[in-house]
Amino acid sequence: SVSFIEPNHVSNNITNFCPEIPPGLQGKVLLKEEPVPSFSALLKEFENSSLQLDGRYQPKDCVSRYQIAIIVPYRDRFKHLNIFLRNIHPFLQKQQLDYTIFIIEQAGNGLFNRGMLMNIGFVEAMKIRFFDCFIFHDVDLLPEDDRNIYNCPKQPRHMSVAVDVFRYKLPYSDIFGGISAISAEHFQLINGFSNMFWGWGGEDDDMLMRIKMKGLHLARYPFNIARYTMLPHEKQKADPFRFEKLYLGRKRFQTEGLNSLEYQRIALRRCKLFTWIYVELTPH
Ligand code: NGS
Repeated sequence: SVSFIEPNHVSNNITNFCPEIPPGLQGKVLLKEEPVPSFSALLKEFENSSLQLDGRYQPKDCVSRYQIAIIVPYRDRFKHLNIFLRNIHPFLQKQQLDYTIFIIEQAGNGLFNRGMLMNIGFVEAMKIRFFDCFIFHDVDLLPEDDRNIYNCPKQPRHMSVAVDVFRYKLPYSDIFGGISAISAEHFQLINGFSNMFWGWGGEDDDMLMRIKMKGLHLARYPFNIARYTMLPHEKQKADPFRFEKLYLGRKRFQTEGLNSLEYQRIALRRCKLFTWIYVELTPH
């Protein structure tokens, strides 16, 4: 079971909060995709950065209003991970955010369970310290515009609105996949993600259903700002039972999700570029 920590930053005396809109944003960012650096070369690139051990950054000249956890569900995409880290750290630092990157890696060769890895990211991050909000981020998506601010959303926010491979359009209006941001409070309210989606597809649609069932709204930044490049990869095998699970999800989401999560943490390591959490999933 999960016990939730309360916010710890009572901020009465802080006068130098970072501005809501960070200064010096330029719009389009130059993505570094090729050549893919080795991990040691990547570390060297960040040698002089002000990253703290565990993939955390805090702006130097002001105090961030929020603490943000970036949760990346992961397995077997080393090349993508390198490119992601290389681009996302400078991007987030420019936005003056206090953020920590968590890589949640699923052990073994069983079907991937994205929703469960997100729930684990929430629970494990909160064990370390309180985070105001969570950004669930696929490893293959790179933000193209620095005005796409990764701050805390008042309502759950779908971030990956305009993706290059979809010709910068939404594949369907209610899509919630790719990247989403939500406050810790709302994530608990909707009981997190479902743990039942094994293989590709559906867990994000189920999440949006939870959001709506609790009377929350879906927010998005404009199309010209929430732009992303998707790194190429093979299509994964879809879960043939995903529509059935989606249908039944409405009836069971209050008892199935964050509050029924079961897993085993095999390793936790604080690296310079991220906090790595390696887990074995328990089938539901
Ligand atoms: C839907 C999936 C979502 C997925 C979206 C976009 O069909 O999980 O496609 O996928 N829903 C179901 O399968 C029920 S994408 O083209 O980005 O790979 O996020």
